[in-house]
Order: sequence, then structure tokens, then C-alpha cells
Amino acid sequence: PAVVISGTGLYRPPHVITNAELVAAFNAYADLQNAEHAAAIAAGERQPLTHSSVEFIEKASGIKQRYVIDKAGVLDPARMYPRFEPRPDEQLSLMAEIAVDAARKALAQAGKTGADVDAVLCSSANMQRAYPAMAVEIQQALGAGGYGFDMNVACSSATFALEQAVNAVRTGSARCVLVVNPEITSAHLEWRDRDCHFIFGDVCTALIVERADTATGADQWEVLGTQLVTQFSSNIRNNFGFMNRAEDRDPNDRDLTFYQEGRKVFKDVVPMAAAHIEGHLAKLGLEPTQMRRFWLHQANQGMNQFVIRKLVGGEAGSEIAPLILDEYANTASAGSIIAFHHHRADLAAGDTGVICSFGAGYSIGSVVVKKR
Ligand code: CO8
Repeated sequence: PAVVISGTGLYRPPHVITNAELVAAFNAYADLQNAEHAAAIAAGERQPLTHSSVEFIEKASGIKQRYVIDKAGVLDPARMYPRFEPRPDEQLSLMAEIAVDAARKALAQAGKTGADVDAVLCSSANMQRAYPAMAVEIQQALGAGGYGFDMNVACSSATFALEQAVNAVRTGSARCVLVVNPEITSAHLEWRDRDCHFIFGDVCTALIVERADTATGADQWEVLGTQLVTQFSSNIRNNFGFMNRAEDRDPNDRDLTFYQEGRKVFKDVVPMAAAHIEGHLAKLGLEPTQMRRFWLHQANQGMNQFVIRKLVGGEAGSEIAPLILDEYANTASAGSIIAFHHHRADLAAGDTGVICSFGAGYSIGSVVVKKR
């Protein structure tokens, strides 16, 4: 049967951090560190920390601001990460809370309620806990039936989950699937590292996937095809995990949060993503130039421009490949879904486009959709 995306939803955190605020906090942190280690720096035993700059961030990435769930902790130069209150087991967890918010909006758009959902996929670059699965908590909070499970493919978590959702509906394993991507990136970003402190923002996206013959919403997108690929690389990595305690690791060790070889990633992703999209479209008998829109992963403005140039030979104007990273920064797996959420209303029935993520792994997932 034909399968459609019949609704999208977005949870946007209440606080904005501008680049100017971010850089001021980082520079204050660097000054504090340099004062604390002045003797070692003077003796040549330690390198001083250098200041960050708004101009660098905007030129290198295109990011102008980011949304975060907790602003005070991130901007406190004596802390430099968010502060979250631990919650009792009886209370809805934070990740589930933002997922439920995004899910309700997606359900409303699809004209559905939680009771219509019979599978929940919670897919994101980081899970708040080991178990029980976040998806099962979200399923209960929404009054959904069926089953739920968590999955993680870093920045490609949303597109990889979309393929699982489409297949579940196609095979009859579920009739209506909720995919949620709660990305609390502020908790795994190293805000004390000038090379990457500007990269991420918090958000949650939700998608409803169902059979076309049960869909009643006004805005339906038939899924023409999905294609996934992975290729191992440590160029984007985070070694946080359940074995850290047994390894006697310090939770502040640099490799227990996000780290990357940004230049190498940039170089690898452009040819890999362009070839992936081209190959996927060819399998469907389609050409890149026939696509009305590319909703691409939102990590770097320049990277998306290169991918589009390779695909269609032209500039990546907002008409072809809308950017949301200026406002949201990199939101891991949610980025391409935010672009799809905000930038599809102007397309007409019959128009086609590609949702495509690129992420750690490496991982690339593309979903070709057509407006009904
Ligand atoms: N302020 C001022 N100066 C700075 C700062 C700062 N905050 N940070 C670095 N600099 C300086 C450096 O010291 C360096 O100085 P010098 O030239 O004197 O040595 C200079 O600026 C250049 O530094 P970089 O080479 O590190 O800077 P880049 O131009 O490479 O920009 C980026 C850094 C923006 C991170 C860039 O490398 C990038 O975006 N890379 C792509 C990777 C990416 O987007 N990562 C984001 C998270 S991972 C993700 O979302 C998935 C991506 C795709 C996965 C691939 C799947 C196939």
C-alpha cells in the first residue's frame, strides 16, 4: 500500500543563545582558566586558551543562534553546561516531555489522536537513559497502543527511523507510526571547546507515518522511496557509555562528549551525500533537477551549498535547499525534519523533494516524497 507522512510537529525550547552571548561566556571562561593557570602558562607548561569570535562562527558555519532548554548553566563561565533537575521515576522524563509536545502537534496536523498510533520510534543521537526505552514512556503518555523502541544513528536517526516506520506500515506491523527525535544536544556538546562550542542546539521533531488509505489530514506526502547507507569513521565521535565507570573514566574527559575532525568531515560528506542522493533518485527513475526541494541535514551552510552544486549545478537558494541552521544551529537528527516542517507549504500536488540526513557513523539516509 502507499504510505504517507501525514503530519509533522516541532518542540522549540524557550531560550535563545545568540552568538554574541555564547562568545562572551566562552571568552569569560577562557580568561578564568588562563588566570587560574597563569603560572603554568608563564612557565610554558600550558597553552593559554584563545578567544572565540562571532565572525568566525558565522563565516565557518552559517549559525547565528541556537535554542536551548537551559540557558543559565550553559552561559555560566564557571559551569559551561546545562543544569537539569533529576526527576523522580514517577514523573515524565525530560526527553519524553519534549517528545510528547512535538508528537501532539504532529498528531493534530494529521487529524489523529494518541489512540490511533500503534508504534512509536524514539530515534535520536543520545538517549536520556539506558532503559526502559524512551519510546515506551512516550507511548504510554500519549495513550498509544502497539509497541515502541528506541534507536540511535546519530544525526541520521530521523531518516533511518522513517524507513523503519514506512516498512512497518508496508508490512502491516503497524498502521500508524509516530517517529520522534528529541535532541537535547546541549548535554553532549563541549561548550568549553572553542572549535565546536557553537555547533548545536536543542529541539524535538515528530512525524506521523501511515497508510494513504487511512490518512485524512490536509497535507499528505507519499513516500516514494527510502535509502540508507553507513560507512565506519571515527571523525565524529563520542565515547560516553555505560562502561565508563568500569574504565575509571572522569566524566569531564574530553572524549566523553561530542568531538570531531571538522575539516575531514566536511571533505568526506559532500561527495558521499551527493552521490547517495543521485543514486537513490536514479533507482526511482528521477533526476535531481526534477526535485522541487532538498530538505538537507543542517550542519553547515557551505556543506549544503556544495552538495546542491554537485546535484543540480546551481546555487542552493532557499527555494531549492532551505536553511534553518541560522536560527536553530545543528540539531543533530532533527535538522532535515525541521527544514521539511517549515518549508513545504508552498509546494503543489505532484511536487517531489528529498529529505536527506548526513551524520556520524558515517550515516546517510534519504527519503523521497511527493505531495498528494
Ligand atoms: N573562534 C575563532 N576562531 C576559531 C574558532 C572560534 N570559535 N574555532 C576555530 N577557530 C580557528 C582555528 O583555530 C583555526 O585557526 P588557524 O587557521 O589559525 O589554525 C581556524 O579558525 C580554522 O579552524 P577549523 O579548520 O577548525 O575551522 P573550519 O573552517 O573547518 O570550521 C567547522 C569548523 C564549522 C566545524 C567545519 O569544519 C564544519 O562544519 N565541518 C563539517 C562537520 C560538521 O558540520 N560537524 C558538525 C557536527 S557533525 C554532523 O552534523 C554530521 C556532519 C556530516 C557527517 C558526514 C556523513 C557522511
